[in-house]
Order: sequence, then C-alpha cells, then structure tokens
Amino acid sequence: MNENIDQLCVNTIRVLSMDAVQKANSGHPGAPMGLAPSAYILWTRFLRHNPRNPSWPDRDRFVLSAGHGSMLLYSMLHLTGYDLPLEEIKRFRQWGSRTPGHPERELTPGVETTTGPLGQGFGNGVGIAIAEAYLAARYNRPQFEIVNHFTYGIVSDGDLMEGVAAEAASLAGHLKLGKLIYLYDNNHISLAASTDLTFTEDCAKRFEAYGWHTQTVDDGNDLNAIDQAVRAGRSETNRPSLILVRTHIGYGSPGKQDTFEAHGSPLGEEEVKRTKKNLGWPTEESFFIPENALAHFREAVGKGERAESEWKERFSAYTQKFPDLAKELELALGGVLPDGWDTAIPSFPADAKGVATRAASGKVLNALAPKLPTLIGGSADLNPSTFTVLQKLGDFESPQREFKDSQGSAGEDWSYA
Ligand SMILES: Cc1ncc(C[n+]2csc(CCOP(=O)(O)OP(=O)(O)O)c2C)c(N)n1
Ligand SMILES: [Mg+2]
Repeated sequence: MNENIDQLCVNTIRVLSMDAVQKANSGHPGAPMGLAPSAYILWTRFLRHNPRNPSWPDRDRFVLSAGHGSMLLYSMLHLTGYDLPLEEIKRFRQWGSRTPGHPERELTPGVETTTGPLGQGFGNGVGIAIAEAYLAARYNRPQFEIVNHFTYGIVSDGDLMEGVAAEAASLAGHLKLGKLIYLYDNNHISLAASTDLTFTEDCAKRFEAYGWHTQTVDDGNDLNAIDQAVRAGRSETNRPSLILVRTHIGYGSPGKQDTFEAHGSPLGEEEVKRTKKNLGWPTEESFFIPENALAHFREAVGKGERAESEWKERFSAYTQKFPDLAKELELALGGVLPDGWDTAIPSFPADAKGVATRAASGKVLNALAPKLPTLIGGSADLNPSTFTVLQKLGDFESPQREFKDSQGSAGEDWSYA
C-alpha cells in the first residue's frame, strides 16, 4: 500500500509537470520527470517546511539550481499546499502568472532564490548555508537551538559544468558546511546533446577533493536508496554532501526518455498520451491529480504547522532567557536597524585633497559593524586594499579549521562556534 502511494505520488509530479509544459507549449519537462522520485523523497520525508508560512525563519531551505526545471518546484509547491493553486500551474509561463519559466523569489511563495543561470543557484545555496551556520553560532545557546536547519538543493549537469559552482563548492568544503546537501541530477543529457560530448570528468572525485561527502545512487527511481543517501548526508555534519543520483531525463516517455529532446521542448500531444499510458495514467484528462496522492502530499500542511509552532514555543522560552539576543535576532530578521546604529559614523570635513572613497567606506563600515552583528561581507582577497576588513571582528571560519601557518586576515581570528 505504502509503495503504491509513493509511486502514485511520484507519477503525479511527473504528469503534472509534463502537462503544464504541454499546455504552455514551451518549457522543460525532462528534468522534473527524471527528478520526481528525488523531489518526492526530499519534500515528503525530510524538508521541514510550513506551506502556510513560507517565511518561517527556521524552515529548511530548498534551492532548485537547475532553474529550467521550474515545473518540478511548482508541482511540489502546489501539491504540498503552498498558495499556488492549480490555476497558476495551468498558467505556466504566461504573462503575469506566478509560474514563470524560471523560478523567481518574491513572486512565487516558497521560491527561496531566483535561478536559471546555471551554477548560480549552487552558489546561492552555499551562501544560504553560510547564513545558517553564522546565525546558529551567534544566537544558539546550550539547550536553546533556535537556528537549526538544512539547506537542500538540486543541481544538474549544467550546474556542475559552470565555474561559479566550482568556486562555491570549494568554499563550502573549506567551511565544512555539514548542513548543505545537494542532489545531482546525473542524467547524462544536457540542452543540445549527451554529456559524453564534453563533460566526462569524475564529479564524485572532484567533490571529494573539495572536501565534500559524496554518495552515488545508481537508480534514481529507487526511493529507498535516495532516502538512505539523504539520511547519511544529514548525519555527516562536518562536510557538505553531494548525492550523485543516476536519473533519466524524461523518464516514462517511450519516445523521448534519455534524449535531449526531453530537455527544452514539450513532449507533444501524442507523446504525452503515450507517456500517460505507460505510467498507468488516464490519457484524456489533463492536470489529473489523484485524490489520495494529493491528500498524502498535503500532510505537509499539518506537519509544517506543528513544526513551526514547536519552534515558536522554543523561541519564546529563548526570549525569556536571553531577551537581548532574541531582540537582536528579531530586528535582524525583520530588516530593522537597531537604535543608535548610526551614532558612531564619523563626519568627513571638506578637504581640498579629498579622501579616497574606499578609505571613507572602511571607516564607516568599522563604525557600523560593532552595532550590526549580522553585517558580514567579503572581498575578492582584497581587504587590505579595499578596506573592507572589520577590525577586531575576525573571520568567518569553521570551528574545525586547522591553524597551520595562518596569520588570519587583516582582522582578528574568530570562529563561528
Ligand atoms: C550559465 C548558463 N549557460 C547556459 C544556459 C542555457 N542552458 C539552460 S539549461 C542548459 C543545459 C541543461 O543541461 P542540464 O543542466 O544537464 O539539464 P537537463 O537537460 O538534464 O535538464 C543550458 C546550457 C544557462 N541557463 N545558464
Ligand atoms: Mg542533465
């Protein structure tokens, strides 16, 4: 029975995504169809989220780096009960809809970050995991873990080809971001061809070299194997995880599976019918969602509300015990500047010689930083030149960092736990 409902739910994701692309007569059906089992396992068994409140601060984050596969994300949001009705799914890629071709933050509830340029979502996810690690280190206290969430992502061949993903992966490994878990849609197909043509490196070895924990799932339809791999990724707290899942683009489509034709075009009316038949789906109706599958997905609503209200209780106990910290965090989360944030900003009397803007900027930053604990910046290894270092506030580093011959940066070393 459980196996049946699991399979029904997986195929619901496939068909809903395929139908929406077909109705729009444009879009990318193949990735959602191949990734449906991975998304199903992640969203129904692991992702701690509240569809009724997509901005609950301690929710797990989900990043679809392969933004072209947007229908996968919209299917998950609709099915698990976000404010994204079926009408919006039917308006996929239409002007003014909340379901644009690539996901956009602040337009669609539940979309954490805008994606589309390959590699960039990968980098955003690393940034999101850095934010989590920093907030946890600053605000958690023994017995009061008020920041504790995972960042999950789905990345594709194209994402791993991009240089920006390599840079972000290197940093994530260095920082030992153990709560970052990416599933790699290893389907051997990209936009124009098979990846054999250009991309044959050993990604697992590359990510191991970056300091990631890597695992391989040989069959992207094996729900148990995906479940086990995510579980193992979560238990690995010192390294980010890459799970290489061997999937099949356009899975279920007799004519288009495993071809680049399933990447960026609708399957076509006839092929949609053949695929539905192959998956045991009614062939005439579009956007058919079996009631029991929907009910199963919608369990996310109750679970999410409970998870958030438990967190609220914990946060309220924390507020009693650590009122100053709680206030500081609430202001930061609300984007509100604390009283007196600008009192130490120096004034710069008119000066014929002028002052370099980077020198003035450095002084202002250092006047602000002690009052704004969530102000974190970076520089392209340039801080002595751009004066972006925050004096005496140290560097964001893993607590496990090995201090071999490090002199720290131009600030004082300070680790995040
Ligand atoms: C930086 C960048 N270059 C090129 C593109 C155009 N593009 C969109 S998807 C894609 C490749 C798709 O291959 P893959 O990532 O494996 O996705 P799949 O076909 O498996 O769904 C390309 C080249 C892009 N979106 N971003
Ligand atoms: Mg691919």
